[in-house]
Amino acid sequence: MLFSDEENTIQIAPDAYLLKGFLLRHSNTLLPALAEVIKASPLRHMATPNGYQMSVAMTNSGEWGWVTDQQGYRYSKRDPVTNLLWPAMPSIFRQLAVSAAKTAGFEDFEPDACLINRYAVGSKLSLHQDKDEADFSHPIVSFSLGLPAIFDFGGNTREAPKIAISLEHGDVIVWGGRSRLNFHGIRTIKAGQHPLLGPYRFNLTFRRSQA
Ligand code: MD3
Ligand code: FE
Repeated sequence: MLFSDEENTIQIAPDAYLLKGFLLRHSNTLLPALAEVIKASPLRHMATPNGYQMSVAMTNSGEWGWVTDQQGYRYSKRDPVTNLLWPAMPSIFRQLAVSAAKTAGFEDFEPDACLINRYAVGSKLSLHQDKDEADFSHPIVSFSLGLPAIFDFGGNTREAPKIAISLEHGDVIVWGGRSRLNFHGIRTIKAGQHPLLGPYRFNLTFRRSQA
């Protein structure tokens, strides 16, 4: 069978899988749902605990949303900009994230948070670990849309060697188990125009934030 999900699943590290082009058939349903979320809870540049403004603009959908400000990093039920609950996770988001997790061998992933990152040309995300979730046994599923990016995937320490992975529109990565706490980052986005998303890259990360 041409382009089956299994054939396009590439193991990139222990318990980490790249699902090349997994979302390509779904832009027509994903992008309107993304636009609805952003209308309800607008993208914003949050402040880090050290007082810097992030170059990546963010919002969330789902029961919990990741936020950062002078108080630190955490998950919150409310959007601090609107003071409302975050918009519900669109069912097309949830279905595709759960299906991607299953394809990578994670059978019972139930995300309660979807962080939306928007990278303009020149934005980057410095090397970090994702440690704000209650239980690291749950995987993280990430969707890449729009402009391409180079993803740096490191090890268990900041100094460990890194591999560079190209992420393009439609790609999904599922990270779990032995790769769940690895350092990672996104290099500065290069100038370009995506036919559907213009001069932007969007990344959606699906997580289980609460145990
Ligand atoms: C590897 N986002 O939101 S997604 C983030 O493309 C984040 O916007 C990047 O890192 C982005 O925290 C990368 C891929 C990703 C997400 C979580 C991981 C890779 C990961 C957790 C552990 C190891
Ligand atoms: Fe991360």
